[in-house]
Amino acid sequence: MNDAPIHLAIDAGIARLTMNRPKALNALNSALLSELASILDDLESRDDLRAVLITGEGEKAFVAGADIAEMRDKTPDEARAFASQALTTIKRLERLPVPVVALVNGFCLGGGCELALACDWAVASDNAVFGQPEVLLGVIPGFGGTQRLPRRVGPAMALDLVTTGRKIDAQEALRIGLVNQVMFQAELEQYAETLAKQLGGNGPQAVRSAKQAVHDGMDQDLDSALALETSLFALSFAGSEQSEGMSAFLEKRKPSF
Ligand code: CO8
Repeated sequence: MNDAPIHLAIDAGIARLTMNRPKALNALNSALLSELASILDDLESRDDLRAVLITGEGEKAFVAGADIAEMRDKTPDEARAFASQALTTIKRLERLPVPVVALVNGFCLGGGCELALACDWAVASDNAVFGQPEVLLGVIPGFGGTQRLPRRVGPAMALDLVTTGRKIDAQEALRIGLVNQVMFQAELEQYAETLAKQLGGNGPQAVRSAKQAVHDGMDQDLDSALALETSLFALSFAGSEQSEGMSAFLEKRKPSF
């Protein structure tokens, strides 16, 4: 692996991003966030993109937070600029039109947990540790944690985590709905391959529309959101995927999307 702060590999429409600052437990600094923004420029322009998988280099950490050394001497204005850079970039990642999945392979703290929260879902290795420990440093989550965490796990659990700063293990993260699955670290690679096959085999436009319906619908009242679903459902009959998918079922063969 080269020494770029993020390693990007794309194969058959599946992009794999590896946060690559293992000596600092993959902490998020400005250089890494700029690199992420450049990678997003590329990913957003790809019509053939099918999914994005994100993990951390090494066996110890996904991302252990924003870079504390870089943050320590910031003024309030500089802190605001840093948080804005991160929020904008993380939101672009969240809003990619394809599923974005976090493969959490160790410490997932502070800005790391906030990065995972912006992913559509997360799976964790059994040694993963989660938390929003910012209050231990005299600050609060600044990369979206006070907003996305309660939306994912409910306000009571989010308030527990952001005010105590306590860390939780992978099993507790599973129980509260922060992650979808827990597996041995060695199994994460197999999971990534299975997921790539699953998502790669589905109708690409249908997958994009499904994500859009969930994301956009969550911001609307139920009636508007159901109307959105109906529009996207109807639209799926306008392309070639629906005809191929349904014909393949009736002809007892695999669809070719
Ligand atoms: N930033 C910078 N360096 C880090 C970070 C980090 N977040 N985490 C670990 N490192 C570095 C350590 O300093 C150490 O470096 P060195 O070898 O040069 O001393 C190296 O990584 C290895 O870490 P440890 O020796 O500490 O490893 P341990 O196994 O003993 O401990 C822990 C692992 C428990 C993960 C520990 O490193 C730790 O507590 N890290 C900090 C976790 C944390 O507090 N994260 C939250 C950061 S704040 C944040 O994310 C706020 C986001 C909002 C910002 C708003 C904008 C301004």
